Amino acid sequence: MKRRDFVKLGSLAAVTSLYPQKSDASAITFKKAFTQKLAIPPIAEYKEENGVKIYNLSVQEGKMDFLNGAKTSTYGINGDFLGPTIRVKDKDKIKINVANNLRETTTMHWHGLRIKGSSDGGPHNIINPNTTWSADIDIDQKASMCWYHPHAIGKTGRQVFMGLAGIFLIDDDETKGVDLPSEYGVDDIPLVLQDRRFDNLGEFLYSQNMMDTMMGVTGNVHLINGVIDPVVEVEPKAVRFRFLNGSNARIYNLMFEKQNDFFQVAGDSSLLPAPVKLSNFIIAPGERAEIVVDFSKYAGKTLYFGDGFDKRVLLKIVVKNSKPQPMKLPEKLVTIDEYKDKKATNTRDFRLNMSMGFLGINEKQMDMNRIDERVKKDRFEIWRITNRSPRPHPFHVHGTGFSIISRDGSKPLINEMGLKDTVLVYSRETVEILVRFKYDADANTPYMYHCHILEHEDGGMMGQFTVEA
Ligand SMILES: [Cu+2]
Repeated sequence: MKRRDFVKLGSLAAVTSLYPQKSDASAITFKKAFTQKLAIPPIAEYKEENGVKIYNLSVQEGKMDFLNGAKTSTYGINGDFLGPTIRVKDKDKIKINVANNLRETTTMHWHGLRIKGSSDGGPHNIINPNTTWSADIDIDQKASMCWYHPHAIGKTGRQVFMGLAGIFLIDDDETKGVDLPSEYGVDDIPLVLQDRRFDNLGEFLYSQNMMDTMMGVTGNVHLINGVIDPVVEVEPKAVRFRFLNGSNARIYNLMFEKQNDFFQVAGDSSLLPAPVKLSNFIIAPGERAEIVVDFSKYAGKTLYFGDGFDKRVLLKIVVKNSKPQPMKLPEKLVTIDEYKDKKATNTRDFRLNMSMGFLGINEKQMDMNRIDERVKKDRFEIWRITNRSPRPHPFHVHGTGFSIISRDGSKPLINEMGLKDTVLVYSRETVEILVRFKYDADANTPYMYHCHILEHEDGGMMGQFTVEA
């Protein structure tokens, strides 16, 4: 993995000029970059009945004022764009009612959750328009930031692009004792990274020609939590940023403009065993990463955070000129022992195939009527994922969290020592993961494994597996 320099970001005016412009004077104009306040997704409300927390989600059409003078048609969950943050605790029993108020079918998948196949929200859990699907979930996993998004066959990419995604936060007792910033939206800030492109009328432009399918759909406009080029104000103290790459296809190399250091404290499905000092990290679609930044050194200053691959600022950070509070970061975070010293009794190979006009896994394209793998419950297995194609693919496995064993025979990266559910497999690379499933998924509602570039997933780079005793 090459580290690319976050070269001088240039004037922000140059950034906005990349947006598509319409010649009609009455049409869209562009809001000034880094003037809009970062939005924080609200925490979803629930009611408790017989010890079960009940959430109601409405998947609906909306309109958003992304650009001056144009109302963009969107999809949202309990709102116009994106959804509320579902925040639960380990061992909670919850039920989520998902009402589909769209004019098309959808599903709702809980990405990163360890749940039975029938509640997983994969392509088989179809929710028809004007109907409600309910997921019963017994939360049984470590504290982490997971997320939810549709997973309908062939239309995941478009529905996510339209705005269907939300954060799913899990807390647990072990991390309650870990001294990390934890005031939601204040010093513990979720950041859903997405990119979009717009047409001349200000509507999202999601076409899916052969090029889009092969490259994945990216856009020249960047959103965080649904806000284009936002600004956030923080106190001069330790602040935790929880990143979700909710983009369809864009891989980010996140860093500060001046390459300031920070500490990564969590990956996809758990905290890391210990904080890892970094000045950049790569995050692929579907992945999450949490960092803690010591802003005590920057009282009264403004910092820029962005993507080194695209050489773009994504977030302006204004540090208040108040009394700095020095950062104390724990040396150890959590114990990750689920896969420690476990011997695998079976190995499976997954070859990611991408050639002109063909996206698949193990030379097969996704087929709803074919079960590709049958996995035994509670058995430790090695899954060996090989990418011979010229581009990286993020490989996601439903129903569990896994441990990365090796990359091309070498140790995994230092910031991926926690539990993962999505792993970026670089071009010409083989990654081995140790995996185990604790819940059932039968042939009616099997789990999926797939590339999380959503156009690749929709294009057939996905397979199905059952988990049974
Ligand atoms: Cu892919």
